[in-house]
Amino acid sequence: MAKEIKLPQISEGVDSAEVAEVMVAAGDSISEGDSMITVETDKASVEVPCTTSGKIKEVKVKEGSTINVGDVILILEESASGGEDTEEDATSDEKEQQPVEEENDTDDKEKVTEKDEKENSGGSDEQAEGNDEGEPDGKDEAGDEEREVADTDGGNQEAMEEKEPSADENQGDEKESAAVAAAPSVRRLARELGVDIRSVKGSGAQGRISEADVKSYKSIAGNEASEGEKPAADSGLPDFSKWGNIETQKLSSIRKAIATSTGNSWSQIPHVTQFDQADVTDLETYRKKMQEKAGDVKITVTAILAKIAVSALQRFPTFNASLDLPNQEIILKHYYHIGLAVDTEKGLLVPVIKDADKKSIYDIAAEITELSEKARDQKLMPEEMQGGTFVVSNLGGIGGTNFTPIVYHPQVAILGVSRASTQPVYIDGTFQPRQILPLSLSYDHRVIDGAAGAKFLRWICDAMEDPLKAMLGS
Ligand code: CAO
Repeated sequence: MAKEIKLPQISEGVDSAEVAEVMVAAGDSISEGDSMITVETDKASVEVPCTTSGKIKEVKVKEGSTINVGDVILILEESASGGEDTEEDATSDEKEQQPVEEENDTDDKEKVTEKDEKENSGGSDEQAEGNDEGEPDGKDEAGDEEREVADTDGGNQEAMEEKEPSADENQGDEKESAAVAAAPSVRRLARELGVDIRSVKGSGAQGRISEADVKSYKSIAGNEASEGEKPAADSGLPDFSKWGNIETQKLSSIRKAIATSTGNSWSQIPHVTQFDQADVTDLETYRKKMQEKAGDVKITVTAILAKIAVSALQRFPTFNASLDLPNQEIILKHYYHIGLAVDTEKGLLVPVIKDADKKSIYDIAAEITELSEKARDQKLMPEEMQGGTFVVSNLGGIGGTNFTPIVYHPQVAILGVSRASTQPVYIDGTFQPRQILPLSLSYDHRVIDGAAGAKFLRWICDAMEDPLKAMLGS
C-alpha cells in the first residue's frame, strides 16, 4: 500500500525548512526511524526520520528546496519490517504527524542542535563555514600531532576501535539516533569530507558532534582504508595489474601520519610560495670561522637559518601564529619553537628546537645534530616533536634549485632551503663568483598577504647577506 510520508512539525513555531541533504533515493528500502532528509532552519539542523518501513517509490524533495510542514517527502510502499517488501498495513497517520523531537525523544538533542549554542562548534555557523582548521586549543591538533608524532598508530587504532562500531551496533545506533546532534556547519563539513555523520561518535554534551569529531573520524577512517582492509576496488583506483606487474606495500605508521597531515595541510591551507635568494658568500666565510671555535659541533647553514628565522619571526609576529577561524582570531605565539624537517629512512620527521630564541647558534647546531640523529635512530620522544611554531626545511644537502614546502597546520609558514651554488653576480661593473642560496617561503594566505611574505623572506635574505645591517635596519 502506497503511503505519503510528510514533513512533521520540526520544532515549535517552525513551519518550513530548507532541505540540506536527501539521504534516500527511489528504490531504497527504508526502516522506521531511518533518516530520510536533513532539514535546516534558522534555529536548527534536524534529520527527519521515516515513520514507517517499506520501499521508496518516489522522493518528492530536492536538496536546496524549501518545504513546509505537511509537504510530502516521499512515497513509500509500506512493509512490515525493515524495508522488506512484505505487504502489511502499517503506522497510523497520527503517528506520522508526531513532531520529530517527540517521536525520537530528542528534546535534548534538539536543544543542542540550536545554532546559538556553540559550546562545541566554537563559533557561529557563519564563522565556522568553510573553516576546517585553526583550532588552537588542541581540537585540531590531532592532525598535527599525527604528523609530528608519527608513531602513534597504536593510539589511532584504539581510537578507531572506539569510533568504528560493528555493523550491528551501527545499525542500532542509526535507528536510535535519527536526530543526530550536530550544527549545520558540522553536517556540511561531514558531507564535504564524505563522512556519514551518523557513524560519528559525538564527544560533546549529549553526544553532540563537533567539527573535530568529524575530522578525527575522517582521519581514522582514512587510516583504516590505508590498512588495506578494503578491497582494491573501493579505493577508486583502476586495476593497475591490467597493464603490467605491480606490487603493493603496506603504509608504515610514519607514512600514514605524513599522508594524513600533509593532506590536511594541503586541503585546509591556501598556500602561496615566495622565492628569493641570498648571497651567502660572506656568511660562508664567517661560518668557517665559527666552526673553528665550535669544536665537535657542526655549524651548518640550517643552524644559522633557524636562528635568523627566530629574529624574523620576532619582527613579523603573524608568521609565528595560528589561525582560529571559529573564534575569528589570530593567535600570536610569544615563544619560538622551530621545527626541523629531518629526512629519515622511514620518512619525514619534524623534531622541534624549543625556545630557539634563548639559544645561541652553537646550542642550536648541537641540538640539530642530536635531534636529527635521534630521528634517524627512531628515538625521538613524542614531546620532542610537538609545539612547533615555524619550520625550517633544508633540502640543500641533497640538491635541487627550489621547492615549495607545505605549511605544517596549524602553523602558518615554513621556510624551504635549497642548495647553495656559485653564481656569477654583477657587482660594480664586473661579474663575480658568489655563493647564492635559494630560499622559499610557503605561507597561509588567509593570514599572510603576499607583500608581507615577500618582506619576511627578504628580511631573512638581508640578514644572511649582512646580519648587522638587518638587525639595525629592522
Ligand atoms: N646548500 C648547500 N650545501 C648544503 C646545504 C645547502 N642549503 N645544506 C646543507 N649543505 C651541506 C652541508 O654543509 C653538508 O656539507 P659537508 O658535509 O661538506 O659539511 C652537507 O650538505 C650535509 O649537511 P647535513 O645534512 O649534515 O646538515 P644540515 O644541518 O645542513 O641539515 C638536516 C640537517 C636535518 C636539515 C638534513 O640532514 C635533512 O634531513 N634535510 C632534509 C630535510 C627534508 O627532508 N626536507 C623536506 C621536507 S618537506 O617540506
